[in-house]
Amino acid sequence: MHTNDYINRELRYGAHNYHPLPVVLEKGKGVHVWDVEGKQYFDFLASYSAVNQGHCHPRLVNAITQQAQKLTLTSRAFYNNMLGEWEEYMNKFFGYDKMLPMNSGAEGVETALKLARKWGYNVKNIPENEAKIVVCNGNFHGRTITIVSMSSDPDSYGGFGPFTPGFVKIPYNDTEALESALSAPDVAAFLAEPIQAEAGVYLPEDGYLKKAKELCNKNNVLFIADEIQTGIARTGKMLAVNHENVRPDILILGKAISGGMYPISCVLANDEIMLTIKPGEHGSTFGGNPMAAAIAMEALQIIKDEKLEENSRKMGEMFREEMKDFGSSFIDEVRGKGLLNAITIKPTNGKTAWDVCLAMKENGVLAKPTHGDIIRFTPPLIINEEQMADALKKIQTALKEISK
Ligand code: IF1
Repeated sequence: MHTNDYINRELRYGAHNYHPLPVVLEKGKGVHVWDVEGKQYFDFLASYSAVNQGHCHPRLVNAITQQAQKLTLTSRAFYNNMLGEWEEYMNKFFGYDKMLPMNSGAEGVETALKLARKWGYNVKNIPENEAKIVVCNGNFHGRTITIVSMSSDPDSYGGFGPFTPGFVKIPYNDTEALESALSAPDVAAFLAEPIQAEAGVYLPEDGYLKKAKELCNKNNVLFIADEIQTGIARTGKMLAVNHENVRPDILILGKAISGGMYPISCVLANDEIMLTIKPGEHGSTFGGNPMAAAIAMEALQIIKDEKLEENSRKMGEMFREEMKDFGSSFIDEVRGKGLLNAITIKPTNGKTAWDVCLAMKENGVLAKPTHGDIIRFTPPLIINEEQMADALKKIQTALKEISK
C-alpha cells in the first residue's frame, strides 16, 4: 500500500473530524518520524506538544513494557501499588497536597471545573448552582460540550448547543476586565492558559499572570492554570507560570506528562480544594491506573535528567532568531517562548499557510497551520543544535521554493 491507499481507506471508514496533512506516518524516534514510503521528517508538531521527550523514548518504552507484564488496570475499586507512589512523586515535584488522576486533557479540565464549583459552594458559600467561572476569549481547553461552552470560537461550539451555563468570558491579557469580572460575589474560579497556544501562541504581557493571581487572591477566587500544552518544559521552564513565579490554586497537566506514550492527565491542588470531592463523586475507569503511574513518573524524570527546560529555552531562542533573519516575504511575525513558537504567514502569490506546510513537508519538516494563517512550531524538546540548524535550513528552502 502507498500513502494514498492509507488516506483513502481512512476517508472511507473513518469519521471526517480532521483534515490532516497528506502524509502517513508509521515510525517515530526522537525528533524524527518516517512515512510509509520510508521518507524521514523532522516532527515540528510533536503531537501538539505531547511528545516533548521525543518519539519512542527508550526509557518510556522500557517503562510501558515492564509494567505491561505486571499490571495495567485495576480500576479504583481496589488500590494498586503504583498510584500512591505517583501521587507522592507529583505532589513533591510540583508542591501540592493532592493529585486527582485522569486520562485526556479535557477530562483534566472538566475535573478542575468540578473542583472549582464544589469549592465555591462548600468553602466560599456561593449559593447552590450559582457558581461562575471566568474564562478568556480565544481559549482552547478541549472538545467536550461543557468545555466548548467556554469557547469563543464558532468552529469549536457551533452546532453543539445547548451549552453549559456559568461561564463569564473576558478578553485575554486584560487585567481590567479580569478585575471587574472577579468582583462579582459568585465567582469561584478564573481559568486560563498561561500562553494561548491553539489560538496562535499568544503570549500575555509580562506580569499578567502575576496580576491575575493577585486579583484572584484579593477576591477569594481560585486561579486555575491549564498547562496541558504549555507545561512540562515546553516554554523553557517546567511550567509556563514559573516564568512569573505564580502558583496556581489548581494546576491541570496532560499531554507530555506521558511523553506521548499513553493518555494521561491530572489535576493538582491543596486539601481545602481537593477534599471537597468525596468518594463516589468523581472518577474514571482508567484514571490512576498502574500503567499511567509507571509511565508518568519516568516521563517527568526524563525532563529533569536530560535538562530539557534549558534545552527548550536555548533551542527556542535559536529558532526565533533564525526565523526572523530569514527575511521571507511569507513571514509576518515570529513569536513564542521556549520551544512553543509560531509564525504568522502573509499569503503571497496566492499561497497560504497550508501551502507553506505542504512545501515544508516536501523538504522534510512537518508542521500544521492553526486558525488559517498561523503555523505553530513545537518540536520535541530533545532537539539539538545540529538538528535545529538542519530543520531551519529545510524550512528556509521550502519558503524560497514557494516564493517563486
Ligand atoms: C484536537 C488544538 C492544541 C489543549 C489545552 C486542553 C486540551 C488541549 C491547552 C485538551 C488539547 C489538542 C487537542 C487536539 C489538537 C490539540 C490542540 F489544536 F486542538 F487546540 F494543542 F492546540 N487544554 N489540545 O491544547 O486535551 O482532551 O485533547 O487531551 O482536539 O484537535 P485533550
